[in-house]
Amino acid sequence: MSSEQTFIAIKPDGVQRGLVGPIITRFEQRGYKLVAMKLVSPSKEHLEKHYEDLADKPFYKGLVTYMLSGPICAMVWEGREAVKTGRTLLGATNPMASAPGTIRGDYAIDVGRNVCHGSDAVESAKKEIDLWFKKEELMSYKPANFDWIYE
Ligand code: DAT
Ligand code: MG
Repeated sequence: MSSEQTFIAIKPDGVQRGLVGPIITRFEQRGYKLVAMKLVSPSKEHLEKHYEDLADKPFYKGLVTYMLSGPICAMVWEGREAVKTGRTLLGATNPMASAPGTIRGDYAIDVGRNVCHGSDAVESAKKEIDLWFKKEELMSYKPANFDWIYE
C-alpha cells in the first residue's frame, strides 16, 4: 500500500472552539492513522517560516497574528493519498466556498478564521512535517484496524 504523510493543524480558533475532538474524529473515521500530535505555541519566526510562500500577500501579517493568538494542535496523519484527501476533508480555503460535510464547510465562516491547516502537496507536507516535528516524535506502528481499512 503506497502511503503518504500530511501535516494537519488545528488553528487557534479551532482549539478555542473545542473542535480538536471533532476534527481528529473525521481523520480517524475516514481510516487515517495518527502518527504525531502535540499542542504548541510556536514563535512568530516559526509561523513566518510555515507561511513563507505567502509573505507578499496583503493578509500575511494578519495571518501570522491569528496563528499566534493561542495554542495550535499540530498533527501528522498517514495513509493512502493522505495529502489530497486531507485537503478534501478540510474543504476550500474560504469556508463560504466549502461544501457542507467538510470541516470548514461545517465549522467556519471567515477565511481568516478557517479553523484548520492541511499541506497542499506531498513536497510541502515533507517540509512542514520537518518544520513542526522532530524525527523521534513521529510514531511507526500498524493500527489494529489496518486490514479492515485496506484490502
Ligand atoms: P490553505 O490554508 O487552504 O492552504 P493558503 O495556503 O492559500 O490556503 O492560505 C493560508 C491561509 O491564509 C488560509 O488558510 C487563510 C489565509 N488566507 C488565504 N487567502 C486569504 C485571503 N484572501 N484573505 C484572508 N486570509 C486568507
Ligand atoms: Mg496552504
